[in-house]
Amino acid sequence: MLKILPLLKNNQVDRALSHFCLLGEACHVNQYGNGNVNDTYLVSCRHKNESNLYTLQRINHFVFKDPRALMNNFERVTSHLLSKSIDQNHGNEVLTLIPALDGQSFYQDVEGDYWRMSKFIKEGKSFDVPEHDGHAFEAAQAFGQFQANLNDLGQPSLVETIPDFHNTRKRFDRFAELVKENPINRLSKVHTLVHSFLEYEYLADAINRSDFPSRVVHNDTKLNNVLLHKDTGKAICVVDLDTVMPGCALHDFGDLVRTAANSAEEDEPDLKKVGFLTSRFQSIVKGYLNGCQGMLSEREIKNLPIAPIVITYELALRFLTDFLDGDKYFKCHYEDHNLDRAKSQFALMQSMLASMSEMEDTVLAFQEMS
Ligand code: ADP
Ligand code: GN1
Ligand code: MG
Repeated sequence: MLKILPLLKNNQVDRALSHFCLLGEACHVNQYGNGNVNDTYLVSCRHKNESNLYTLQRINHFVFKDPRALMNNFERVTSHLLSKSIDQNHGNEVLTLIPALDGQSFYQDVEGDYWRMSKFIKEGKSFDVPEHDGHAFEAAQAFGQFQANLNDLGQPSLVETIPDFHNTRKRFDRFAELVKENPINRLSKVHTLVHSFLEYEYLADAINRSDFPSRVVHNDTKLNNVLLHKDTGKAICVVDLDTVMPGCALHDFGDLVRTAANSAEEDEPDLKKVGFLTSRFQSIVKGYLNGCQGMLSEREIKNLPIAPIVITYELALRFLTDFLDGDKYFKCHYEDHNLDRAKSQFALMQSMLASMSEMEDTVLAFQEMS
């Protein structure tokens, strides 16, 4: 997970560091985490005999077209969550931004890149796959509570940092376009897979945002975007706030199930290892409904079982689209990484479809209990 970089004078990271109010002098910078979009570094500063840790991030502005608006959202969301955590005294942490020397919440360098700094949460650990049902429960409760706490954020609405982010119909149409365009001639390699993907087009219209309440949601609730305590496994802090914006609660629930009720990692190339885990799903439903504190409508709850299937299909489409487009969006660690991700997500979606009635039974049982 950690890759040590020498702290070179005059490199871009080094220069960015010098524009933030840090306690002590930066002595180590390591690449950090498994994010697919931004560049994240763990910065260690020495002050007297203590070391202070920070998270430095370069915002990916190919993905986020308006980083200033994004940071404005970020500040509003974190200060609202902070006021809630003080009121509720629930022990969950909120990301704390470290201002740049000019007082702004970010620093823009001469290359045009945007950087932000936050306090590194030492006790927190990100899991790509839960180690047990308890992890799934904790993560789900944290994301449910996150939504409940933002339910009264008020006006003005947050800016949509990526418009149509979970518009599965648009994601499908873009995929179909790329299949036609075949810009870098990769289609021949995935012909059969593309046909299988096209057969599930009906899922692109299964969740229409306008049929559900518009809420402030996280929109990127994969398991590794919530920090769990490294020893106790209890949820500590929801991170990756770049896509917090108006949306639909079902997508948050669905994306957590996609990553926390999978028996394998998102990019597992051995498809025999990929499968939906019902017991994890039960823990997620329990944790999420607990965290939401009665906020969800009956219609939202009734649609919980279809949400993971739609979002897993959406991710399979996004990965295969990016593969056909030459891997421009997601970070890839080897040549066919996006292709492996697409196949793996497609296998997971099929496993979920086979467990649909179990998911419905689980949700119904919780509805009857409440
Ligand atoms: P990306 O958008 O690339 O996914 P994230 O904001 O999710 O970037 O950060 C990548 C990873 O870094 C997270 O999954 C988490 O493990 C870790 N991380 C981010 N911010 C912090 C923080 N303040 N303290 C501890 N870990 C953090
Ligand atoms: C990206 O940034 P990260 O790694 O937490 C992506 C999500 C995908 C996920 C798949 C802004 O999340 O939508 O579900 O990769 N974030 C963005 O791993 O596109
Ligand atoms: Mg992330």
